[in-house]
Amino acid sequence: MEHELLRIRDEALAALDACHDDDGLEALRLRFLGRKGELTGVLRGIGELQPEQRRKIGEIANQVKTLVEERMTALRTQWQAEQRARSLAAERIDITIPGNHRPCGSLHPLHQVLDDTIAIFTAMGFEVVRGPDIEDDYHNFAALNIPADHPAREMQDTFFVGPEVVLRTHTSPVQIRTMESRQPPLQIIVPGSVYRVDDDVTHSPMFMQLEGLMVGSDICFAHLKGVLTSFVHAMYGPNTPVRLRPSYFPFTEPSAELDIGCVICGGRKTGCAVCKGSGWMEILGSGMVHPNVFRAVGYDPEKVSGFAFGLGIDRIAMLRYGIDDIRLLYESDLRFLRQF
Ligand code: FA5
Repeated sequence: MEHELLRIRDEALAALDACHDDDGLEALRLRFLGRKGELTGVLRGIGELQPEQRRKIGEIANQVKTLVEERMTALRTQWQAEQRARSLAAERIDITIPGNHRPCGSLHPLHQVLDDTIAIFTAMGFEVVRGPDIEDDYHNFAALNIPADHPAREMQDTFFVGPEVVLRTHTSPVQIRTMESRQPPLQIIVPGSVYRVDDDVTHSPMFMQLEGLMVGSDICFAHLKGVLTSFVHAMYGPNTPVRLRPSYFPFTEPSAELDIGCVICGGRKTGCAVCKGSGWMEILGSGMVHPNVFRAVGYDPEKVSGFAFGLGIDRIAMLRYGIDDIRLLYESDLRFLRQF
């Protein structure tokens, strides 16, 4: 029996040495250690031995069993480690290989300027309000003190969509819509696209404006000047010269255009194509809201006062980035846009 056990041990170890996969290992386990296996077969005969012999053979049988089991476990562990090493090698990532370049989009320069402009005014307490691009004649003109046949209509060449329907020529109609639906005090800005029959290097048929309106009980021209000067200094730097120049808009009285010292020639005047040698550049129209406008929306001009302004976002962007042709802003030429 002892010989039989040692034979089983040697055969099992030799077979395990030659074994290379899990299926083979399982077959060997069944062959030697299984219920009908060789070792189990020998152990079955143990009961017939003398007690002394039984103990000795039992001990050897246990040693053989433990040895074979340990070798099997060692093989499994070794194979798992090898498998793991193989998959790590196969899945190896070379982090030194340069990555694929994915082009990244950015905000259009007009939107960068628009966002900055909105941030400056909202920091002063203005609320953003929007209105429709397609307007009726009443909100775009009549309620703004521009009756039919008024010569001021020619200041803004209009795209007509229908007899009384236009593409808004400015953001001022949103002043009317807001005052019609709300009571003072009001402190709003209105960003948006506007449309005019206009097309040259500084005029586009579609462009962007930002309207401002502040209405309350004691709003005066000093408030207008203070708000707009703060805006210019925030946008162009605290030393930028500002001047208000008398102007005319049917919906404001008095009216003023606001000029800033030319950011291109720094006010030196000579030979500057952008300010045409004047040293100043106009950036917006403004004024105190006309009493007729207050009457049109049902406000009492004896009790409320206010100022309004409208600035061209395109103009602000051209001045900020030194763009000399407004059409570049609308042609979607990536070579141009990638510069921002
Ligand atoms: C107006 O549109 C008035 N609604 C502004 C206003 C509002 C005045 C409230 C008083 C009170 P104006 O037509 O000047 O005004 O246009 C304002 C700005 O829009 C101009 O200063 C200019 O920067 C810009 N702008 C006008 N036409 C064009 C155009 N075709 N292309 C690009 N920008 C333009």
